[in-house]
Amino acid sequence: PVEKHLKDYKRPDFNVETVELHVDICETETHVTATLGVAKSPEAAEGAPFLLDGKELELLEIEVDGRTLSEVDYTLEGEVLTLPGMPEAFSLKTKVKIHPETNTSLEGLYFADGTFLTQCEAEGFRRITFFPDRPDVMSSYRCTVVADKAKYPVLLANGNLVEEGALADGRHFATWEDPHKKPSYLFAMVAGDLACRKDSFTTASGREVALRFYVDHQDADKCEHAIESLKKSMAWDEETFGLEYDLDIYMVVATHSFNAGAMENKGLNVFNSKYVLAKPETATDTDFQNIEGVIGHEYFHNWTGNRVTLCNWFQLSLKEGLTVFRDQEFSSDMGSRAVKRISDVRVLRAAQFPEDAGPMAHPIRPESYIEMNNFYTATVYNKGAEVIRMIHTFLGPDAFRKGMDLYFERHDGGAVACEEFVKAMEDASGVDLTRFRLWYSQAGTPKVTVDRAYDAETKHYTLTFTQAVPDTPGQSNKKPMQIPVKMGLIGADGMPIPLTLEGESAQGPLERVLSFSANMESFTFTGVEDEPIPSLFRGFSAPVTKVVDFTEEELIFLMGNDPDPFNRWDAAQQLFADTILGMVADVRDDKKLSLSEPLVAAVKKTLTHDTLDKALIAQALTLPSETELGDRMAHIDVDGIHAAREFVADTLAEKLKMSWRAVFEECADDGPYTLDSESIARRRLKSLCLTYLARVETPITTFEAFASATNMTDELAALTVLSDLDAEESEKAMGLFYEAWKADTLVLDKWFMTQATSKRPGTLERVKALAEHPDFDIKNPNKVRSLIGAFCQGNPWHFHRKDGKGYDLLADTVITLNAINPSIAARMASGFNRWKRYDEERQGLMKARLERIKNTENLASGVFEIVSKALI
Ligand code: B3K
Ligand code: ZN
Repeated sequence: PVEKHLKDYKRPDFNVETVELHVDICETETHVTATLGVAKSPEAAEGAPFLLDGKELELLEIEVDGRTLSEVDYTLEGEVLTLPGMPEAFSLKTKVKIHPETNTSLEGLYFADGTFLTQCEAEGFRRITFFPDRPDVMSSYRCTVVADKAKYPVLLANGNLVEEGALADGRHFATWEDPHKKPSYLFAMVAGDLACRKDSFTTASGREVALRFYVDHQDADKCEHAIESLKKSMAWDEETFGLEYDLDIYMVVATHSFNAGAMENKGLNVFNSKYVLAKPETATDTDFQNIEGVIGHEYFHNWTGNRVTLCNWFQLSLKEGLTVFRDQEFSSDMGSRAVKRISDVRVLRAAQFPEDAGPMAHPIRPESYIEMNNFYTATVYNKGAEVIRMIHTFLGPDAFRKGMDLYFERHDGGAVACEEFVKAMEDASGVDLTRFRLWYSQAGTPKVTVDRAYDAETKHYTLTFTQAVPDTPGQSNKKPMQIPVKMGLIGADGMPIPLTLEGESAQGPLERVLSFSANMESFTFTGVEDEPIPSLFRGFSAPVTKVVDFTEEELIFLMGNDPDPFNRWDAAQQLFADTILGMVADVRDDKKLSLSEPLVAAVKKTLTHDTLDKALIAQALTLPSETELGDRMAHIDVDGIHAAREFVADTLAEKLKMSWRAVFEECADDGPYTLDSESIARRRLKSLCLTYLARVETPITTFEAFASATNMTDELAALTVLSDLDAEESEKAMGLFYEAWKADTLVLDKWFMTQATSKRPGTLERVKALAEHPDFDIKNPNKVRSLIGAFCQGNPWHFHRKDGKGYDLLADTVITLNAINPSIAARMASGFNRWKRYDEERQGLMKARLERIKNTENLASGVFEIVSKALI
């Protein structure tokens, strides 16, 4: 496999102005005829050939300007078709045969669950026809789809429907035309038998946009929330960024067989059904929120990604980081900002920090890749969004908006790089972002250590920041980054202290953003009457790990007094992490463990607080996961972490039994299910209480909570708690749940996942048995993720079993999937990425599995990239 490098990037020699596609779908093969209007670029070198990509295509015909080419006129080697000696402008016609009906990669054109559909990002279009399949080639598309009318009554492609009609032999056709130029990765088409839910949206300028949701007939009653979310997204983008939709129709197609979450194809989004379908009986509060977020995300791409696209794939974060930032802001405005921030930071810490510390660490703008699909990562997406957020923090909302306006003014209709975005932000605001640009090129999570010094005589308080950016593969000796530190100082009375920096004459504000951009830098505040407690990195103002020598007492103080809700949560998390990790050595030495009284009292105070948002209480009192705790240790002690965390949870359950019960009762509500923030918060806190109560009450009470649930949020919460219990109620609930929901594939995913993440003994054996269950399907990515993915990523204690059988399950799955769906296989293979962080015995076991995968015949390039980088 070859590695592609950013430094080798060149603009294309040939542009394809127009694409006319004719896709003739039959049961056992599909014929694609493509007519491309091509023009040589004025900058093209003399004699440069026209290069087209093609993968698994059988070339049947090829013509230039109506003349059939003979085999001496072109070469077809590997996945590249080379046409030398082409004129300045010409028309190229190719006809190929493809096999969507046997395409299990779910890329290009594929057939799944009775429907033909496409996924072209990043490099799937080359599986449909020969094309310069790169994002900087933008064309106008006209696409005709032909298929059997009875089996596939719905025929869709991007843009507007311009013609349709019946053909001989019960077949029919539809021709779609997209007036907007686009890169090939945004092409989409669909042929299937689907229900259509219709709605409409009137834009700010008064245009009516038809909204169409295509789903399986049996799911037609589960689109309401997605449709409402789309309308909210459209209104929000108009209000927040002045951006209106640009076509007269917006279509969403839901499929159960999808590699990713969703895809922003111009005017024709294709969605993983889990991000469309919901009703209270089948979807949890989190599902509803995720749907709103993903619907928003794909919609926002219409401007950030589609109208302004990428010049090459190294710039992926230009559209993804920015669009994640936009969807996060949207969700924050629709619900609770603090709760949203906490869950986003949880994702970052659980997925991106480990990635940044592992063998696949890369900057948000990677410098090289073997398989582009491997770079749809938490780094590009979530850290990318943090980088945009830091620009927003430095510039402030008004200048940021001006920067967005300037970005669109300059680049609408273009294919650009991350640099163009930063430049627009700089030019619109006058803020120099020279040093800030390092966030695009340096990988690794900076570690910021903070020292505190108070001088009671001069009333000066000094914070000294030191940063270290760790070495990552291919990068060492990094430069210091520019880091925004949003902060405040809190007095012993819990009141904020004015922040007047040395040299300032006027009294400063109560909160400010420090710009820290050296290896070491001190900030001295004057007029500080008594030693304060600092509240640092409020709202998680930078994607760094902070090291502050807070005592338990100080963390408890922050947990109860910090005016920043995010930092209250973070103090609680730090307190739990310190406590649990502090016990790990004692577990190893078989010492008796004990939990500090002040900590228990602080938990009680937070739990029974009568004005705090219940969702924040629930977040604060959720212990950090075993994975997150492991990530805080240089050498991960799987068993020690598990035992210490269980001890803390059991002790809190026991000592605060009455409070958990009282709050649980208080949160109970028999009214109808509603999706407002307050009701969601109440259900969250109730579920949290249940997790603690199950540790001290009989399984029958948890079972009762399960049996009496009237919505999926409560039902799944109880089932999850039951799944950890080694009790007959656990089996009984699993059986009942299956019987109730066996016809609903998305709910079954929850059933698989709950069992895969169970702490009960014998979980691995049950997971293996479930992989043979008739409702499990290795070809369906949602099933693979729910069962195998959840077990390997979300159940560290069982996955890292000392006999290596958890590792065998993962290696076997990767090898099986390699031949079915390489992109999911590669995703799964990254489950071994942190192998060097474990004890020697486990390292040896994991290394052997990685080698076994690497030696597999016909290893896909994506899987090769993951395992070979892990083995370095
Ligand atoms: N752009 C798509 C992701 C495509 C994944 C390709 N392997 C979804 C999104 O980020 O909106
Ligand atoms: Zn995206």
